[in-house]
Amino acid sequence: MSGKIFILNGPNLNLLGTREPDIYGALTLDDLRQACERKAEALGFEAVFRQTNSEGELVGWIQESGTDGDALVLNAGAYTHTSVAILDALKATGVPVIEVHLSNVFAREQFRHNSYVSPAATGVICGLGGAGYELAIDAVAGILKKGE
Ligand code: CA2
Repeated sequence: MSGKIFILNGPNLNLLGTREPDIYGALTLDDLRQACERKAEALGFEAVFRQTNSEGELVGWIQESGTDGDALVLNAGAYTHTSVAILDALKATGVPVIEVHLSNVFAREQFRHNSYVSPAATGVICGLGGAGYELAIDAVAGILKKGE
């Protein structure tokens, strides 16, 4: 099976590797992109890896993952906890969605325990750092291959 996996990142994730390594690890966003591209390629998929600080742009890309992609791995950053617009966009995609967070959001502040992404997600991975993205790619690859 070949196909396109969108891997979308929300606000402030461009800062990875520059600050707060105790929470988010030492990987830069570019390191993460390379790891995701390698993982997807090894499984026979193409990775489309993007980051934005804009909610509207993220909504547009989520829509694009439904029209031009086969699956979505999403770390919506802080919009996870605030954005009904992202939930509505996810519900309209029709592709498998894995929600990913680098940190264990449930071991952090109460406001991070609620997610507007989770109700529309096939699965959720958090607290495993960059490895969580690779596990999410594994998961969607498995789902897509099973549905062939
Ligand atoms: O753990 C995650 O992946 C989060 O989605 C990251 C978001 C946070 O708001 C979520 O609650 C959990 C924040 C991303 C900020 O990333 C930074 C990276 C380095 C330095 C500063 C911020």
